[in-house]
Amino acid sequence: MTDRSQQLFQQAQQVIPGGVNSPVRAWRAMGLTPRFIAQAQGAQITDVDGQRFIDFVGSWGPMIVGHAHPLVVEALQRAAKAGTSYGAPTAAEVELAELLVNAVPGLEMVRLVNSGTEATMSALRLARAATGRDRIIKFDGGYHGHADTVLVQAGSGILTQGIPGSPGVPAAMAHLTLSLPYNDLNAVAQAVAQFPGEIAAIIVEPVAGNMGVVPPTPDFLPGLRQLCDRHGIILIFDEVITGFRIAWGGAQNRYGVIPDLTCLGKVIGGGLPVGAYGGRRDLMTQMAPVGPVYQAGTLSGNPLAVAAGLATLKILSEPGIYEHLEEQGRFLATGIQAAAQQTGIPLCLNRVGSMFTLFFTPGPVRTLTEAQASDTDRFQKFFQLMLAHGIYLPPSQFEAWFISLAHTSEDLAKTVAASSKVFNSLKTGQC
Ligand code: KE4
Repeated sequence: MTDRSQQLFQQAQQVIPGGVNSPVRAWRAMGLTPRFIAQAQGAQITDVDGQRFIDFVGSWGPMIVGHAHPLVVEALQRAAKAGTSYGAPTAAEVELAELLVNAVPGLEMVRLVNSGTEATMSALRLARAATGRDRIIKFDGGYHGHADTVLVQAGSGILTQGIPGSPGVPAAMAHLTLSLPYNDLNAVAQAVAQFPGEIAAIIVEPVAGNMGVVPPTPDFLPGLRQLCDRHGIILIFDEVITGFRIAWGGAQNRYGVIPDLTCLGKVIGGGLPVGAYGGRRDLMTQMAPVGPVYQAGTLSGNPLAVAAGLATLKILSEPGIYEHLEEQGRFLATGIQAAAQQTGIPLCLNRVGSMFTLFFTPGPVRTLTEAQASDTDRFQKFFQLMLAHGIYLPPSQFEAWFISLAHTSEDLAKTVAASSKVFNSLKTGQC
């Protein structure tokens, strides 16, 4: 039943583009009306028609401790009673900055902003200022928010200049961005050789999450580090998804490769609008008001967002948390893979910790091209049927499922059982 969602969606589309405040929420690729959500608690999300689902979107990553965690809600209530924004420094911002610097190996200093987009945009501006160079390298399938400089697609040949990834992105801006195949160190080496002394930064999701989950091959991150050291290029890890998701301190802690700058978001805000960028002290001290590189924000370090972030990170700092998330991820992934094997459905499942993606392709999936070989029609049917079984998945083949501390073993077992029924339906074409 979707009466109220359908009514709200009709209403919303009159006043909000596509009826949503972020495009992926429109479920355009899923052929269904997006569910309007009334509330969420733990691992459960409830729509405006009263239907409850086990949630694997988790607000696209932030809700790692579960929705409406009592400690997060209590911290927010306490902060709100003291006022919602001052536009002035607070002790809590220092506490959060110190926590991040102590946890993330590459952070000597950090600045809070309001989104992942602001974090990557600021880090790239700093890298260009620090090097005096204009070109940057990103990777096909990598998403770093919607700033012009990263809304860029690969040119015709992998070494040709980028082309705008959206109308409104100036070609001149796009031309400064090269987009290369993920996990392809040779392509990076060729690009660096083609533009000697011109490349300011390489920005990479150390575990890709925006083409679906694609882990780095063992040589990829160390290879990027070596190339950047050799050519004076700033290595930026976009850890907006992976930061405090796949390890305390993020991918750089898990893989042992330290970037020059790190971008964070999602988990560190506990569901409130927070981003952060930081890194080497000699770089960060170039930011205003200490240095000449400008970046600012009315609500940066907002007391409520900082309170939710601190409460969330304190829960995650407890011993055994990431081992538990790893175990939950392993249980769910092996269960779904076994269910697919029993029905003979070709499936490639990529997982790192508590984030993973099912690709409807035999695989392997190591690049965007290989991810795009997935059967997206089959994914749409899978999404629809899983929703009918009470499982709320990311509405795109090219996103990540997120498990939270609130998912119980019963939730995960129910999800495996649902996937088995759905795979059978897909196999027999009952849908
Ligand atoms: P925001 O500006 O949406 O806070 O963060 C941008 C961003 C930066 N870097 C990475 C690796 C990201 O994944 C994101 C945003 N992620 C998407 C989903 N994969 C957010 C969902 C949406 O756009 O609605």
